[in-house]
Amino acid sequence: MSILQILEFPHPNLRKVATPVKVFDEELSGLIDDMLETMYDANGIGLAATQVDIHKRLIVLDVSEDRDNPKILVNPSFQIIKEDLAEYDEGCLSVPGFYETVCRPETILLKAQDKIGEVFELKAEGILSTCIQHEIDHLDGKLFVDYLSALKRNRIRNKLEKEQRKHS
Ligand code: GNR
Ligand code: NI
Repeated sequence: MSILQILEFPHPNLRKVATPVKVFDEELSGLIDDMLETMYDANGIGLAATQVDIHKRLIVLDVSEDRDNPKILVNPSFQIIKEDLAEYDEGCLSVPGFYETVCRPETILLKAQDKIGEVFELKAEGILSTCIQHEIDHLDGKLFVDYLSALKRNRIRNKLEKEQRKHS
């Protein structure tokens, strides 16, 4: 297993749209293990393949308190089943150090495949719903900062670019 490098905003590859997973093989399970290790190492509750520069429709997440309940979502999609919006203070491993309130549909019905390609559905609300929507946005090249004002987004971008220059 290995810890993968996480791309940071405004890296252009975070804007790529991921393509569906078609083969459920050893290579996929190896990538899933690496993504889980990377997510736990970074103390994140979710990680999309896009964030580690792999442009496949694959997400790992774990919103459990004890961090012992990993979920794998391959080729995920969702329907909104309750239009009500819920507010969450969102953060992102690709936007380190910034937290902002984002509104998203409260309750969704997720449809995805597991690591062997079996289709499953899951009704999600609360932080699980928020996290799934945040991760699927990554697969479509979208970030939570896109929901903020241009002023806030540009401030975040400038601060992160400054940080990145220091460390490169
Ligand atoms: O670790 C994470 N925490 C988080 C908190 C609120 C809303 C979404 C998230 S996802 C984030 C990990 C991450 O960047 N996933 O893409
Ligand atoms: Ni994120």
